[in-house]
Amino acid sequence: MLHLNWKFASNLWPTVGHLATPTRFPDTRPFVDQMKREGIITGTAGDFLTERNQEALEQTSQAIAAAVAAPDVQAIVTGKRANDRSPEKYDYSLKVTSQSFDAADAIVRTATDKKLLEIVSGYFGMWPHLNSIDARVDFATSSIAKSTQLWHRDPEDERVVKVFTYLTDVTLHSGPFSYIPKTQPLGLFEKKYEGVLGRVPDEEMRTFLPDELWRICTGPQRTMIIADTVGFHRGLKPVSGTRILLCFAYTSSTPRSGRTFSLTGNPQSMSRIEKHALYGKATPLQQDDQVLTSIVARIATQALRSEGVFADGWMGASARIHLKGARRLGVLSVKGAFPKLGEDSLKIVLKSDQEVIAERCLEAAGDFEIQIPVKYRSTLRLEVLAGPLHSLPEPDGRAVSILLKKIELISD
Ligand SMILES: O=C(O)CCC(=O)C(=O)O
Repeated sequence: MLHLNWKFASNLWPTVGHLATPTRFPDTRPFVDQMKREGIITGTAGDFLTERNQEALEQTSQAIAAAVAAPDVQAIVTGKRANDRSPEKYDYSLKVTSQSFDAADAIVRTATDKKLLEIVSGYFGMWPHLNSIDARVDFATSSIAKSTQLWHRDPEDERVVKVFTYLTDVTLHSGPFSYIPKTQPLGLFEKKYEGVLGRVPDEEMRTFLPDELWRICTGPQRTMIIADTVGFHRGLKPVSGTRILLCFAYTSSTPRSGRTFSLTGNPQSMSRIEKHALYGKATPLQQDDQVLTSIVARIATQALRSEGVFADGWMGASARIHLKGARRLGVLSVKGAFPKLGEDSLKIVLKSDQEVIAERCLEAAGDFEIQIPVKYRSTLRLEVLAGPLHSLPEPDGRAVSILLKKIELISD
């Protein structure tokens, strides 16, 4: 149902576009079928790109190799200089592409290759939108596996296709991309991990989906991997050597987060699918329709105030808050403060559809955060109960239990 909505309600025109476009490359059909079954296909540039763009990929590879060879990049990769160019959580990786491209750049031409787009379009059942273009170099560090090195599912859309191209030989030691086939939406194992949330280390993943099911994608340079990264995947942490990776991400035209690059220049003569991937209008869902709901934004509404939360976040004995989310699984986070107004302890109970989903006893005043995995359809009907009540100092005098600061549904 969710999938049909995504195709026929949220993305009708790209779906019609796909249905009206005849297949141009006869060998894409088996790739699409395998993608639907496994969520992943691997091959070479020769398998997935037209001849013209195999050359564009060569030019792109040379430009990226030159960027990686630059002394400032090498100083970081070889550990001579601290990695001050990546956020702490990605300290094992350096991006070497800018976020602005000309439509005629070889890298853009590769990402909008007609044959590649036909595979992605066949898998989505709609013309895809090119959401990101990145190239990066990954290297060994002394820290433990984190972020993309742990099993996770991408949150950008209902389905997300990433096309990874190895620009170096990738062995078991240099950080191969890894995937658990059939965990993609509508895949055979989709339901097997319904309770698995966020970033998952190997030990935990084994209890749901054992090692035998994992696919570790080693391969020589120019290996290409096409995967629906809403299925479980990660980049195995490298222990030695480096990996240079080119990555294109495709979504529908209503992704949860918008394109990460800007485009200049004029389109050359392009087919409609190419034009759509590059210039088709994408309307990222509004924050409010997504997974994030800030109590501060919400308390401005009359409905919420009458449901037990004052406009400044103070809550009485109970509050009802409806949170909207686009997913069926997520983590609910409730952040707030227990004020020092008299009592030494305070009890908070969270209910969803009248069932208790969490209970917390706070023994001392201060900030708190409760995080709990939750299932919901599109709305989580949350009830918060807290007590005992105390009066805020005069002249305010309101009877309150806690101060709510932020409530959100996090899907990753
Ligand atoms: O580094 C990798 O191989 C995995 C990358 C990844 O997890 C992602 O792009 O979402």
